[in-house]
Order: sequence, then structure tokens, then C-alpha cells
Amino acid sequence: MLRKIAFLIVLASLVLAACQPAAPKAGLDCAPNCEYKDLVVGFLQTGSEGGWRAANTASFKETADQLGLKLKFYDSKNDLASQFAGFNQFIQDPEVNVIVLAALETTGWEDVLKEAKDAGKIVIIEDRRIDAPEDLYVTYIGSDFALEGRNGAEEMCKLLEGMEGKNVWELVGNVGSSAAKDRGQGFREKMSACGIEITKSQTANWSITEGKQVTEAWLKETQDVQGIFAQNDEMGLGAIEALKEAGLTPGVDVKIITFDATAGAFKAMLAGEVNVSVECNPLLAPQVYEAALKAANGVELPKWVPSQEGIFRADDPNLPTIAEGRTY
Ligand code: GYE
Repeated sequence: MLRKIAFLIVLASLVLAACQPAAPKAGLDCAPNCEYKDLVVGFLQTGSEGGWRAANTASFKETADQLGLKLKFYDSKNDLASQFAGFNQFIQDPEVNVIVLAALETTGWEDVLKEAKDAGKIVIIEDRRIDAPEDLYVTYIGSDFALEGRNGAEEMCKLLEGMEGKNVWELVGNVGSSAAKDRGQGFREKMSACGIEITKSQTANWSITEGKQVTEAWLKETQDVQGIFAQNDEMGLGAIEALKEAGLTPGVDVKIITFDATAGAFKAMLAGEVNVSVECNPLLAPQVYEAALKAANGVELPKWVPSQEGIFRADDPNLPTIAEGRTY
């Protein structure tokens, strides 16, 4: 009798196992011999808010042409609802097998990521990290924004050495984005080491116009500022215009640090108006497409591939030569 029961239990578990849906095969049907021509990439870009973004978009479009993969480009126009709609569109699109996301904000992605996974889409996060379980995407390729912020604070400490006041104004990127959150957090981790105080902080949405407007409004209240921490180049260039109109000399009376190190920052550094620019590399497409191909062939990838970046200083005698070699 016992033997009969044991046999039935084994039989039942075998039947059950057989009914389980097979674990999704890692990669695409062409695995392990997928090629770039097999990839159809749906790319969700944030928008077109400045020099860095233009270089990032160009990197994706040009590299797709070079590699012969099909790119479906979605411009979210810096609107989060539109970015979610675009993500759903790519989930429903039977042609798209890879989804690349430059997230406007860090939160709210879990549901669509789960749907994408269930639909067998390879998802790669580029440029900005998100707050979601790592098993919902293949890898994140982008910068360590907190490290950039820490580096920025150390540079500002050097620039303000010997200055009586150490009041710094912070021009913040779009609220909710990892770039804005982490650069601000990183800067705050290191600023107290030399007595820096952030006495004003407001978003200027990565824009030169808003960077100028916000700084103008602050200058109407007070001119007791020794440093400006502009979370990207454009906002820093806006602040420069406002400082000049207020009769102050940017880079001298007020030290300026920006992030990205695009051509605009180099021009301002060569003019002595920006003191330091912390680089953030926008040319991420080759790494992203390479990761997509590996994932398509079932290769396991590290969850984060940090970008390699530098720091550029106006007082560097080699800056003119470096500037000549820049491509963005
Ligand atoms: O710093 C800014 C752009 O996500 C790193 O977004 C990027 C940031 C960059 O608008 O210029």
C-alpha cells in the first residue's frame, strides 16, 4: 500500500514538473549566434535638453548605422508619462527585441519592466540608474553620479581655499532623476570637509535659460556667493550670464563648477569663466549595443558597467590641446 502511495506521489510530481512552463531561454531565438542585424532596439531617450543629450542621441543613431542594427528612437520630450507610454509601445511591438531606457526619474518602472521581461524583451538601462530590482533588467551602463558629485566638492574646496566665505549655490537638474539626486548627494558628502555651505539650491532643469533666471533671482536677494555648483554645463553657462549682468566676474569673484564637460564648458574654461568641469561621458551606445548582443546570445552581464570619466580644469596648461581633441 505504502509503495503504491509513494509511486503515486513520484508520478504526480513528474506530471507537475512537466506542466511547469519552461524557464525562458536566455537570449533571443538566434542565440548563441545572434548578430547585430538581428537586433531591433527601441530606445527611450529623455528629450533634447542640451549638449550632453545631443551627443548621447547621436551616439545611438550613428552607432546603429555603423553596426547595421535597426533603431526605433522615442523622444520622451522630458515628459515622464510620455516615456512610460513609449515603453509600453515597445513592449507591444513584436519587432522590438531590445529596449534601452534613459530614465527621466528613478522610480515607477517595476511594472513595465516585469511586463517587458514576460514579453521576452532584453532591457538595458543607459545613462541614468533607476530604483528597481536588478533581475528586471540586463545591465545599467552609465556614470557614478555620486562620485562625480564628490569630485566636484573636492574641486570646489580647492577653488575656495583661503576665501573667507564658502557659500555655494546649487543649480539642480530635473527633480527625481538619478543624475540630479546622486550629484547633489555626492557633493554634500564631501563639502563639509572644507566648510562649504549650500545656501541656495533650486532646479533649473538642465537649461541655460533657467540657469540664468534662477541665478538672477538669487542675485537680487544677495551677492554673498563664492561658488556655483551647476549640475550640468548649460545651467552653469546661464549662471555666468547672470553674474556678468550683476557686475560680477565669473570664475574670479565667483568660482564655477559644472558637470558634463561638453564643448560649451571647454569654451567657458578657456575664457576662465568656468573653473572646473567634471566629465560625464555621453558616448555610451557602443557599450550598450555590445551588451545587447551579448544578452541576445545568452551571456550573463555585470549589473553595472560604470563609465570612464575625467575632470578638466581651466588652469590646466594643456587645456587648449585637450579641447581640440573633443568630439562633443
Ligand atoms: O548631465 C545633463 C543631461 O543624464 C548625465 O542629463 C545626464 C545628464 C547630463 O541633461 O546635461
